[in-house]
Amino acid sequence: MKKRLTAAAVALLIALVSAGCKKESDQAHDPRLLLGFSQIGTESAWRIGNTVDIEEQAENYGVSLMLENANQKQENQIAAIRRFIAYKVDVIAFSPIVEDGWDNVLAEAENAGIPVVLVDRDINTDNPELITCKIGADFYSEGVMAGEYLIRKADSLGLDHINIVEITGTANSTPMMQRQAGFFDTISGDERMNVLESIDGDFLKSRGAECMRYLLDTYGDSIDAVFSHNDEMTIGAIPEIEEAGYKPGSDIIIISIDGGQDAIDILKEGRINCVVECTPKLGKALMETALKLKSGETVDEVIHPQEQVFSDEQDTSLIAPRGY
Ligand code: GZL
Repeated sequence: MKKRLTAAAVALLIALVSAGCKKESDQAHDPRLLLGFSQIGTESAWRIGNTVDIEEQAENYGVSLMLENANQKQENQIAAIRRFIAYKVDVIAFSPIVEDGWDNVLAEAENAGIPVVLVDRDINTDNPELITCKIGADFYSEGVMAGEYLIRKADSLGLDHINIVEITGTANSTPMMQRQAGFFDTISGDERMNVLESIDGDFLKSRGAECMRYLLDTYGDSIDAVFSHNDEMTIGAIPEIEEAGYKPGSDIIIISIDGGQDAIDILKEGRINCVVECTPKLGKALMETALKLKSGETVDEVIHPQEQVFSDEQDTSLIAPRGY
């Protein structure tokens, strides 16, 4: 027999439904904050993970997000920032593809009274007042951690020399310059270490493969270790190493940076020796910082996430799913 809803139950049901809808409509028409974000592109699993995290955190915090993808072009980022200014967003955030060339457009944002937050990468400017907050990794320490691992590896293998090739990220980008500086500063005191060549892989998988093929053709058997500035280039390089008849992870030591799932899976197979984490999950810090700026609160000038090293020195089966 069908149960009939009493009139009171129907009234309660309508009240609950309309309250729910009202709350959503409030959120839709009255966002706590309008945030303009210019993203570099989709060049790596790291970058895609960063974008997904920012979108998810904007949802979580009720922030209205205007996210524009620059497809790896600085001019597209500059144009996006100008659109955000014209749209009178509350806060502008962006991940600068390279460090130089931002002062003019950021002065326009300053003149419009819109605070700017850097996410992930940094800029080179004579006017640090243009930036309110920087949220991103300490890339120099990532390079140091990579160098420290290689020294420990040389010790454990009893090697008296290590010939290194370096595949770098995008020239003039903060992660490329600081990862290289941290790595070189760390190994420079160790006379076993010899860098044969550094070559620009632009953080791209395809360039990582091309660079590795050139390095193998040029230095062949004398390569003992590869230091790659991101997982994408490492994943491109590994098939070239195998194609040339070497075992990555044993004939050639492989050190990478980012810590995405694909690289961690290869680490677990023993074909990468070390992956330094660079978390893309910067969205929570960005939303909290932007909301503080909107409400006139002071914010930290620099926010660095905690990061770790994954390597063949540990039980890699215990590494939890990475989420990017
Ligand atoms: C690092 C980020 C780098 C990643 C690459 O914070 O800027 O850019 O290491 C990405 O994977 O392309």
